[in-house]
Amino acid sequence: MEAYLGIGSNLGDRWAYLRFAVAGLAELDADVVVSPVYESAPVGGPSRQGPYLNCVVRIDTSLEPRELLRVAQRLEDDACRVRRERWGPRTLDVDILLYEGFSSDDPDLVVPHPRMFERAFVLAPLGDLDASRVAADWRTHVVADRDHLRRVGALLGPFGTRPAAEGRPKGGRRPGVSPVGTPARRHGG
Ligand code: GSY
Repeated sequence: MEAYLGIGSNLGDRWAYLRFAVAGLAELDADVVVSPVYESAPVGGPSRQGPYLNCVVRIDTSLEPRELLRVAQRLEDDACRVRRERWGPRTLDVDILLYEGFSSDDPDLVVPHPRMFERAFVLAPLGDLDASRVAADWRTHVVADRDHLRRVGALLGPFGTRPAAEGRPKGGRRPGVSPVGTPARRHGG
């Protein structure tokens, strides 16, 4: 099944935490495509916290939604995430945004993600992966983090993943080629 996950970090080595999460997802029996990485100011939460790095990944997975949720939570725990305050700074956030053919209102698993369409840091990378999933005029409706959102690079590394620009060939190539757009910097393994 096809699923989209949002990944974010604003504490510690943010690039390393994003790489860690993508590598963890790639270790599943999953085909993984990674968006460019964006930096933006925190939306909500305490005022004194640093900017976030965010990306979105698309995976083709045999895991059920709840199994995928457990994987996402394990990745956050393994990144030493401490849940001190709602919307507080965090080493790693892994959210299920969309899961093919699945929706849920359970408090512990709300899919589609309830706030994804209000957040530029989700819509921009999601649109990079699949423009048809976001409204063409989303920038006119989303205001919170839109103006300071910057594309800052791409995650390249030995994830077994492919950058978004390559489309979705079966048995795709190893990473190491340019993702969508021209990144300002590259951070790979
Ligand atoms: O919802 C994910 C955690 N988060 C973020 C985020 O990932 N990026 C930005 N820019 N702001 C955020 N506020 C929260 S909470």
